[in-house]
Amino acid sequence: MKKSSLLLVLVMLLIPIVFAQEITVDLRNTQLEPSTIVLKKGEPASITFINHDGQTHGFNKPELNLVGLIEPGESKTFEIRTDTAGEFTFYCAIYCGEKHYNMGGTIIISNNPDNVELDNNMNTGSPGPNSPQFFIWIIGLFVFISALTSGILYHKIKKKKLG
Ligand SMILES: [Cu+2]
Repeated sequence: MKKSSLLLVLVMLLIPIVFAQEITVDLRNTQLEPSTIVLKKGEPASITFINHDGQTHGFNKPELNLVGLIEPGESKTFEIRTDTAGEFTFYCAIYCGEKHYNMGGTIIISNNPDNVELDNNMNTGSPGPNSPQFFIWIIGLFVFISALTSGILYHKIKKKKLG
């Protein structure tokens, strides 16, 4: 395989990583901040829960691949399944005090996350044209194209000098 095509394959592999939706949710005072998360359907997504409380919290939502405990002071990342569109509510699975029964959140998986209307606490995880990830991706693409062009030019000049 040529070096340039190898590079292209590498860039293609990196695109889903750059576009991955990464959300951080704080667990504080038996509440989720944000409590509503919007994800784009079919795109890789991960949610990192940071437990600021003195009690263990946990979730048991297998259809989202959100199963596990978060110990006090711990932060844990879950790779969320986004292959099914819909609105999924989930609740703390470990009794953690008076407010335990209200401790829950909603994950909205949508084909069109930008058009999802949210009340409070919203957090869209999808990198749209205004997100920093989008600019990183554009810069990456620019660097890649300029590296490729200068490589080609270099080889052409080298050939001319030799011939
Ligand atoms: Cu809890």
